[in-house]
Amino acid sequence: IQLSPSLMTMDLDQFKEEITFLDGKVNSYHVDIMDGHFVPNITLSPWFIEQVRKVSSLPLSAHMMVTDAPVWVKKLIDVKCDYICFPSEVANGVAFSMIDDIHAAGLKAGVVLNPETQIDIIKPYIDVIDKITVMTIDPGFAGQKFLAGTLSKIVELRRIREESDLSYEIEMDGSTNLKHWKMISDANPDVYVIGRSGLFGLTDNIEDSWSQMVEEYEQTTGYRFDNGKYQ
Ligand code: S6P
Ligand code: MG
Repeated sequence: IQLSPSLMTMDLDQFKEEITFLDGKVNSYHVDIMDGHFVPNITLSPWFIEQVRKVSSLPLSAHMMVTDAPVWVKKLIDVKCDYICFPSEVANGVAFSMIDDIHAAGLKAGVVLNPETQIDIIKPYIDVIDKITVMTIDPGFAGQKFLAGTLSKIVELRRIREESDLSYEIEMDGSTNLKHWKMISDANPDVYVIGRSGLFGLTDNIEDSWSQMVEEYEQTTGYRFDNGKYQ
């Protein structure tokens, strides 16, 4: 499995320690960008991506929760964010041009499905997208209710990928923790976004939180965890 810690849920007073520790263990970082309109919250920004760059060379993935996606796509291209993921719900009429702009900059284009959004909405461009994120909670805040009904979209995206010989990555985002590891791993996404409930909030230091997360993962799924990979 690939893990992508959600940096809006990290402890900012331990910014450098946490990133340095996680760098050797995870596959990418997830950066939530909200505009206060698409969701009633404001979080990280392209500026934050530049700060993470100073301490890590892992791929960074921006999860945009914004109404004016093309504006933010441009800003994220400027900071060379590796994965630029736009909300499918506001992409009608601009999806193809955003994907083209992202690809022209040599970066990867992702699209996000909110819990109520069906896969059909992204079908017109599913063959040119690099990553699809399935939200397993409502977007906007950490610590929200897990919506198990969204997991069937992960299974369906895997089926479509195989059937149509496509290569997009499948990611899930929201409440990846003790209570849901098993369900999520049964749905089998490629990338697990992990936040406060499953990692950063477990103890007051990242080493102990990591050990606890690994233990919880192994106990609930029955798989062995070796730095993010099945053994
Ligand atoms: C929510 C955001 C997510 C969260 C993360 C929180 O709007 O897109 O990326 O940061 O999923 O996880 P948790 O387990 O703390 O609720
Ligand atoms: Mg997110």
